[in-house]
Amino acid sequence: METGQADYGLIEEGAIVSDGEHIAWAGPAASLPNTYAGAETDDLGGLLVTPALIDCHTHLIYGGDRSREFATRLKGASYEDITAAGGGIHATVAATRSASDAALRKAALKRIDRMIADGVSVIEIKSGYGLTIEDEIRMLRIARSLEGARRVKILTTWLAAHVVAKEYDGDTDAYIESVAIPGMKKAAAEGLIDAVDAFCERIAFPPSSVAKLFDAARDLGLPVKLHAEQLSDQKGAVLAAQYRAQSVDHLEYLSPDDASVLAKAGTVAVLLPGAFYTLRETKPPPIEALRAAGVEMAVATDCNPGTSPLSSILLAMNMASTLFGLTPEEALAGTTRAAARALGIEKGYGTIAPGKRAELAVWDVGDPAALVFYMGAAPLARRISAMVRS
Ligand code: DI6
Ligand code: FE
Repeated sequence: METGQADYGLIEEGAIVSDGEHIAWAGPAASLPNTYAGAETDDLGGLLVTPALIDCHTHLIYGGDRSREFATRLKGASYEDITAAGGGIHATVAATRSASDAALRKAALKRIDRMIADGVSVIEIKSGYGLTIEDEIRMLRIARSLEGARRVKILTTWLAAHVVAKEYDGDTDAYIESVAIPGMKKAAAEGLIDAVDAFCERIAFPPSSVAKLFDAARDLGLPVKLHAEQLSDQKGAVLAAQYRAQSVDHLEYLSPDDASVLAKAGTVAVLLPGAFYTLRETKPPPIEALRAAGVEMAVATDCNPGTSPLSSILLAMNMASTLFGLTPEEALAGTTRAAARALGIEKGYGTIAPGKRAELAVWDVGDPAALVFYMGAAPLARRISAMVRS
């Protein structure tokens, strides 16, 4: 499926030629060029092949467990109340700071294995549970080290601006200037940052603080993305578009009028239905306005210990359709083509086309829509990955 196509771009009786690392040719088997006639073959038995899936928004490195907080919320406390009272993200920060590297790695690999079982080959991982320069950098180092343990590509995002560390007593600008920006410079110098993110929300950072961080990211040549309009309309997405953000994520409270700004900037809308579901939100993102404006929509798990305890990208796709009204075609594009764009890796990933990496998922389903429709069905037959274990 190439850019702009609304359907799956499905090829019946297809063939894919790869040199083991990149795709050299793809199309109907009947049109296979003669030059490949003698090539070694691998018969996939007529099963459905898609690009390997991409989870473009996760917070999967963390310590501790917040299932008790879920119980508190069910009794009526809001996520914002819990965070403002020093729980929520702060509880995970304390547990993450005190966890060993080995413990964080082990827990993260469990989540990654769950993702691999759903056909995922590329995973974005954010920092954001350290909130000191050293603890944030430690998270990114651990994230990068996971590539050596599994056949997956990891992209790392600097999310020191997740909430204001307790030590800064609510002073957003002081925290941005003392931790988020200098830490970003240090981590960038170590080559640890693929993108810079922030949580733009009443309980986190106002647009003015985010702008300071984004100015500094721009000076370093780093792309930006933003948690925007998850709980309220802060106009974060509009701000991010001014920085030509790769993506704006969540968007439940995005004003439909702001969709065209995203389209103009080429910014991808990342939908995170696992958080919407867990927080029992009732206002879905303005899908129709995003669609009408031509904004590309990605879908991700938001795998995190508070608002989206979800490691199944297939279930995220199911929720994106059931809760937000995405078509199955859009849901699949959301974890392949659009997800690659949300990470700025569309040249190498996200579609089956010459020049792309030979990262594929083979599925035991009769129709691509079955990937989205069935819940917890484990349809993956095989994952084909050229990723090298280092
Ligand atoms: N939005 C989210 O949904 C997560 N972070 C964010 O900025 C929640 C993180 C958490 O509650 O631990
Ligand atoms: Fe998130």
